[in-house]
Amino acid sequence: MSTNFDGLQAQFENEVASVADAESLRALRDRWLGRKAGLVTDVRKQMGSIPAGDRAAFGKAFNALQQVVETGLERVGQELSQRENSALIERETLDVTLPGRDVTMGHEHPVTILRRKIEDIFVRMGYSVEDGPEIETTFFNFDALNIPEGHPARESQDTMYVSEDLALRSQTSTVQIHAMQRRTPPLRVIAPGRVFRRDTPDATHNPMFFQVEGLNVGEGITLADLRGTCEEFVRQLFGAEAPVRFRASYFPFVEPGCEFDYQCFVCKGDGCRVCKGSGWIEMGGAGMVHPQVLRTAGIDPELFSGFAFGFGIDRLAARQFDLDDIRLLYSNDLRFLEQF
Ligand code: FA5
Repeated sequence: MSTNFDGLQAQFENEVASVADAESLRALRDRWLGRKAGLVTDVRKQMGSIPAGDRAAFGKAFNALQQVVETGLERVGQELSQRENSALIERETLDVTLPGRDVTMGHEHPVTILRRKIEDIFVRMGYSVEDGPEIETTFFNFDALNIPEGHPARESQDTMYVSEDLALRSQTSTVQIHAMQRRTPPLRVIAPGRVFRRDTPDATHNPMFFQVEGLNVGEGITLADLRGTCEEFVRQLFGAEAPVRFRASYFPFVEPGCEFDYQCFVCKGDGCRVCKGSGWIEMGGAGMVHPQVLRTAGIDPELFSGFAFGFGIDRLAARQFDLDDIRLLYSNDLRFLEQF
């Protein structure tokens, strides 16, 4: 018998001991039991050429080798799958006694808090909340608002242009036009949103800030309605009787135009650091919608009149939350923002 069965068995034991994963086990099985070129298969093929007298011994030795190879492969296969199961159990074990992870809660930005409060006040007064684009064409930014060619507001020192006839809106008054084009009188809308100006940042200026526009168009709307609305708004916002003052002013899209102030809630009109000694705090601009603006937006000024107002939310937030510098609002300082 020329086949070295002991040598083959030792060689198999050696190889099977170094199997580390399913892949090498598969390769080892092919190498030993593969149908075409497996080492055990090769030995079986020799059977026919073994002299009849030796055949029984050869067969016995062959069976023993085959048995060793098959059980060896089987054993290592089981070990591997056991090892894999234990690793899986370890990986997926859930310790239900561990304390839960804290969920970090976000904070609403102070401007958002105030904007929502303003929206609530006006919605209770029968206004709906309107939205408009932050990038506007020259028509909505200037022409429709009766701002003539050559007006300083059109200059690139004041307005942030995106292209020759597109610019970031510098006031929410642009939404007046969208609202009048979308709806028919009587209409009452407010439009809170971001506006952009080439203003140098300081304690009361940011190049990006929030305004809220108000527009009320219908039959027989007068300045008295504007005044009553603003007074009621201030009363609801500050929770107490807070007198409002109107001063004549000019905005091309209203006639007459005014600016309105509310009495300083710190000194009650005597003059202090907060109101810079005047007793009043500026809230924004307002006026009766210019007939030309109504006409451009498709509303007949012979039948309808309206008032509009626009005020800065950031400065109101400064008053509401006692801030002495509105730049804090956009400083992204979590120590500041987490207080709200
Ligand atoms: C206007 O923007 C007019 N559109 C208001 C208006 C609406 C008039 C409807 C008539 C009819 P003004 O430029 O004054 O007006 O701005 C209004 C408010 O925005 C100011 O009172 C102020 O509170 C705020 N504001 C203006 N510039 C800044 C700035 N750079 N940073 C923060 N707040 C600002």
